[in-house]
Amino acid sequence: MSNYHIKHLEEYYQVYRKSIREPENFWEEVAEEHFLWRKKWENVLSWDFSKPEVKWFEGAKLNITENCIDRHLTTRGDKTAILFEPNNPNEPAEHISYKELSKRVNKFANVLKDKGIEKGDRVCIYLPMIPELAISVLACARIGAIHSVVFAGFSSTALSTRINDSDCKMVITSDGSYRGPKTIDLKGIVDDALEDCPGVQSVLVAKRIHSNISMTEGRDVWLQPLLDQASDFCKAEIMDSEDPLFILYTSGSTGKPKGMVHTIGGYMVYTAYTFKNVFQYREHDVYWCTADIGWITGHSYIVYGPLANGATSLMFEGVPSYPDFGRFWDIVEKHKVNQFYTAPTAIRALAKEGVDLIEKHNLSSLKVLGSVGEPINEEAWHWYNDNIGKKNSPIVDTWWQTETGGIMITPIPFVTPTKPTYATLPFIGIQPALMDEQGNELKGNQVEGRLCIKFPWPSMARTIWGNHERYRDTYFTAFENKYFTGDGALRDEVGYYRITGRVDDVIIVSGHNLGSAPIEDAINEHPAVSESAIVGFPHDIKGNALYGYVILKDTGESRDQNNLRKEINQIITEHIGPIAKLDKIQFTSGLPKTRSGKIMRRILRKIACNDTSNLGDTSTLLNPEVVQDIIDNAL
Ligand code: 6R9
Repeated sequence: MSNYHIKHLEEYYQVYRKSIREPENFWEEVAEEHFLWRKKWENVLSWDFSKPEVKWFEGAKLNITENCIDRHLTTRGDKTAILFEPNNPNEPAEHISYKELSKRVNKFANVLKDKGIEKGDRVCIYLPMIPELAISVLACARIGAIHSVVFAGFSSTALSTRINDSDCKMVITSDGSYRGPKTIDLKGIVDDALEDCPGVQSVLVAKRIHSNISMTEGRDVWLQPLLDQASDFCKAEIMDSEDPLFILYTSGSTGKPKGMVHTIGGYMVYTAYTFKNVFQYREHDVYWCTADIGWITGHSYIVYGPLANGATSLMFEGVPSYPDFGRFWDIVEKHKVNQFYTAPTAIRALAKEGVDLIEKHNLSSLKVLGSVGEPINEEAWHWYNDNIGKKNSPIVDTWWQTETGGIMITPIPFVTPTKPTYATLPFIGIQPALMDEQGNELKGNQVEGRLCIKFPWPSMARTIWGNHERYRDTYFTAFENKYFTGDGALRDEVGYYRITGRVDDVIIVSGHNLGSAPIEDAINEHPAVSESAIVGFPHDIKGNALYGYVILKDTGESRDQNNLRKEINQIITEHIGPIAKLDKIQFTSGLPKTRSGKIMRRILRKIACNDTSNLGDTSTLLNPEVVQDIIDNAL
């Protein structure tokens, strides 16, 4: 992309106003100026939120890997595209240049083709944070296959659900992964998952930990020998702007995970444009986002956004605590990181360790700090600002979602004055609205309501894989003609936004979205459990932790409660993954329910937060007596 950045607040307002007044002209200019299209669009935008249907750059043809790789080869061929920092600090970092990335992606794309993967096929990627993860994502995009990356911390059941939901033909994995001092048997998890996935025809296995794993004849193959033989040129498949690029699953408040579908043209334009402006990336900068590529933050701001700008994107395999809690700062110093993008949960965990480990390191390369995933509390904001940014590096508190594809509300560093806990102003082209519960838009400042978006933006998800109705019901029916985010927010006296948190039953634990329903479903699988309800409660490091209320079946026998707690967490680990384990489990005789049978989570939430002074109206409950009992036995 050209070197143009927004430079001051007045200019932001100017550009913002233009983007709102003439959105089509605005995005057309961005798309024309900065990208490589094989054929221009016939129409910039068509949309109808009632269907809902949104199309950007309709009729245009392109391949996103030509934008992320090929077009940089003449000007930046030797520049590092991906800087890989391994789990073990003594293993050398790998600098993968754009030229080398091109070869590796092309080879990988040829391997996929040889294995029978065609345009439109779904490929599940279940890999740790090693270069093959980014490379396999790009290889899919090269040939027009739709990638579905599943975070490699998910369990085999969670993996098989996702593989089956989108009928993946292939799984790409590794023999295992490193996680701090531990290794994880990823291939074993894949083997378990595939017992329930008849549609998977082949498994490509990357070697990482050199463990002894079993390979299923006719299905599993080692990746490296295939890559060695493959040609390093694979013609880029020419795709439609509105063809799907990937599916990424996110938790809903009910039911199975939602496979959000993102399409190519709009996603590319928006992630690239936001990356450039939100991080103020300059040509020789080293940019580091600590997310996993298994989440949307990694898709948009480790892979696609940075590479579309010809940036150097650092990819870290390990964890912040290994070999000690100074690892992040060690990496910043070692690679002279200029932009550092992480999550509040990581900031809180590191803040707890004190400043000694920071002071050992030279962090003077840092220019911009980012935060994403959940609201950042004031204390963490100041700690980050004082100790990491030394009050010199603006913090961009970026609010967005898997569904939005790219950053939506954020300061622009050196342009927007920051304010702790505020995501501040909408990004260019984004039209937020705060709504009251009756569906009226709250105009003016100093208002608080539900956060919606009134007008399409290029990187919005287009549907839920296989369930367009659910897409409409979840996002477009709560408020007429608006996209509903599921978050609450307030707008202060100058128009800055502060996100107050989820207003639905999604709970964000250490930055991971967890739906209450799937966790309850898992708990209810335990033979001794008759019913359960989970809510979030504040936790110093994780932001929220999970509190479960569990009703046991009356079997007449007495059972050891601590054993039961362990077994319940074990079931959750098997069904979802360790991230969804409960911190507290209270056994109870009943749950507060409305007359229509709905659990009143509002009350359970207050009890979990130890805030029982004002429980609100409990008169509509079917069983009000149960509330006191739960309070008396609260943990
Ligand atoms: C990018 C990402 C989305 C939910 C979102 C909101 C919360 C994300 C935030 C934030 C306050 C921020 N969230 N960023 N809340 N301030 N800067 O995290 O996507 O995993 O889909 O989560 O995360 O509640 O609705 P995803």
